[in-house]
Amino acid sequence: MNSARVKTFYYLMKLGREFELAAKEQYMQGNIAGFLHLDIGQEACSVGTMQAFDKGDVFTHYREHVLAIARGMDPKLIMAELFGKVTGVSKGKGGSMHLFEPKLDFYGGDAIVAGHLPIATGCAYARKIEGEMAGVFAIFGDGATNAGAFFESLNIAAAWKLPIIFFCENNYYAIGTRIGWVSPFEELYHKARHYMPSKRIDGMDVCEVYQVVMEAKEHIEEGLGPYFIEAETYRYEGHSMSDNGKYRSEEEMKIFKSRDPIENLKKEALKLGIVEPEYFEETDKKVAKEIEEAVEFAANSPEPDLSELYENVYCKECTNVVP
Ligand SMILES: Cc1ncc(C[n+]2csc(CCOP(=O)(O)OP(=O)(O)O)c2C)c(N)n1
Ligand SMILES: [Mg+2]
Repeated sequence: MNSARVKTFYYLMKLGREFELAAKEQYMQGNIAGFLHLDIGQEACSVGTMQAFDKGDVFTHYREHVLAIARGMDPKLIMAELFGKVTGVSKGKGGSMHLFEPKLDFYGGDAIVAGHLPIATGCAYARKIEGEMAGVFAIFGDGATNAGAFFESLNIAAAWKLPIIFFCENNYYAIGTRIGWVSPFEELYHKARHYMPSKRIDGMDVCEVYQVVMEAKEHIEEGLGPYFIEAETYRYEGHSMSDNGKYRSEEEMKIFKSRDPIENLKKEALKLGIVEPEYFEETDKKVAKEIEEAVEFAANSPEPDLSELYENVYCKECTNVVP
């Protein structure tokens, strides 16, 4: 790993973590309503994937704030969306689970578990028939791998050799349900290995995530069909703000926290001497300022006008509909 890349990984993961901590605080103060699913602990997956998969379409489930940041979405517009403000990336109509930005080819998140996988697969089919090089990236949790839509997507993607990467964040829990209670095995890459190349990786290591997604990207761009990655990871917070996560043991939490993606990247970079210590201090300060500005921007933005209720409900000029 070169120094510049490691610096970018650190900056984006730190920005993501601080964004989530600020969102949590704002939620507790009553400034954010509805659901809020935090990504704290899983930043290596969000950042490593988006740094590698830099072209093509992204479809994601609802735990997507850091993924959006890593894709290039402005944290101000995400925070404003969480606040339900008109300046939000989805005009305040989507909230935390629906960050959507066509300019970034970012078509997420989706609140329906596994609901975005058939859509992503269809998009990969469109890309294939249009002869586009860049493919599709679909990210989802361990819980999604028990859904029918998951197997249907894998099946057709493999049968038609579609250019799509399926990336599973196995954090071992679907809300309070441990994956081993509802799946015959906890190593989920077995579910895909008869359909396509399928790998289990360390999802707490941003460099490993980046490298494997680069490999997968080359594979799909060469027209060799889909690729499956299972990344072992862990969320430090509950499933959402209404869950205290007490169904997990302190011991388990301790093990995963010792593998913290941000702290370990920093430690490793300092040990190898590829990043100077001052970089981390300066970056932490820069990130704190950016997050403060994002909260300020969201707080000072106006609420959507009532007339907005009727906007963007139906497509007015559907120019690309097949007659
Ligand atoms: C089809 C469907 N069933 C149930 C739910 C309720 N639900 C919301 S999140 C969730 C857990 C999903 O867990 P996982 O796929 O592991 O993702 P994670 O939250 O761990 O990132 C469930 C069951 C839903 N949103 N959609
Ligand atoms: Mg899960």
